[in-house]
Amino acid sequence: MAERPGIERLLELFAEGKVAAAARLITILENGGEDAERVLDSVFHKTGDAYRIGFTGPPGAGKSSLLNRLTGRFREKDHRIGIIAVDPTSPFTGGAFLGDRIRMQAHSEDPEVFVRSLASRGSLGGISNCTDEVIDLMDAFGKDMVLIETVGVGQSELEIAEKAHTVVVVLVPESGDGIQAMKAGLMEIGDVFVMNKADHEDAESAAREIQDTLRLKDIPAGEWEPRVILTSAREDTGIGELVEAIEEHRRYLEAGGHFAGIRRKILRSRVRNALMDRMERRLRQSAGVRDLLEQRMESVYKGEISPYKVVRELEELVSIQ
Ligand SMILES: Nc1nc2c(ncn2[C@@H]2O[C@H](COP(=O)(O)OP(=O)(O)OP(=O)(O)O)[C@@H](O)[C@H]2O)c(=O)[nH]1
Ligand SMILES: [Mg+2]
Repeated sequence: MAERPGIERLLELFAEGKVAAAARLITILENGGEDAERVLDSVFHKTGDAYRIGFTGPPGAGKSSLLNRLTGRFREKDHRIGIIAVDPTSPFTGGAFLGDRIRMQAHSEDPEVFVRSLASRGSLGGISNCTDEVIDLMDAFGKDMVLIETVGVGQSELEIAEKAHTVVVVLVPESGDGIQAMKAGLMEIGDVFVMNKADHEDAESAAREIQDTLRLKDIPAGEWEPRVILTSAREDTGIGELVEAIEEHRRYLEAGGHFAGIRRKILRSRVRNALMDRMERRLRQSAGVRDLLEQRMESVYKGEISPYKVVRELEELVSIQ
């Protein structure tokens, strides 16, 4: 068997625009650890240009179908597209991954469309641990638009708002999605709301409901007012309006000089998360911490010392200055 190229070689091939190398590097990012950090260290200076659009909403709302349609429209405008689908194999839809692949097949021959599915962190879908890193890689690979699909059923997918310039919330008329969306906090994070499956008869009234709910929010003058768009991914209607709404939001961010602020916010939260992860890992791996805990927990169980006393002792032990 031929020897697999090392990271340095993969990075060279990546710089030459080789898709296979990009795919291999993403696998390295998924696996984490030192190799992943090496990859990031070396591509990071090429990031910061991609426009990130997050798509979230309940399972089966038609997010992948819409992404497929949108990709076609964005390609007509010569955008180079990266697509990240956080593996939607959820208890609700079960193994939709294959479905995503089939729906994306329309663009599978297009070298300017790079699709990648990632395993999600929780069993309910949502965001993957390495989503940020994979967005970076696609950005560094020259994709000027990165579309990220997550399933909106829990808290973690609200994180998409911290990763994207524009958040599109996809809902469907059936099964009281509007109410679900409000409960899940999706109403707070959407810049554009899509009522998909507009080929169903209740779509218009469901869209009006969303619009009414948004009106209740006191949006200060001059701030972005979320748009509500009716689409049918199946019948290819409303897609132009959706593109227009996304572009309008982008222009709003540009005109207000919001881009630099968003990038700073994204990077701050990444440094914070990476630091917390690292600290937690170090604490877990530290034999000193483990020993002290084991030794002192007996005293906590007996009520001799409080949990905080143990924490203060641990703090002294690991004091980082
Ligand atoms: N009638 C109708 N069906 C649609 C429309 N858009 C998508 N569908 C169907 O709805 C089903 C789910 O579509 P997907 O695009 O996989 O939905 P999704 O939100 O990506 O689903 P998950 O990733 O599993 O959460 C598929 O059977 C689609 O064919 C639409 O506009 N109208
Ligand atoms: Mg999907």
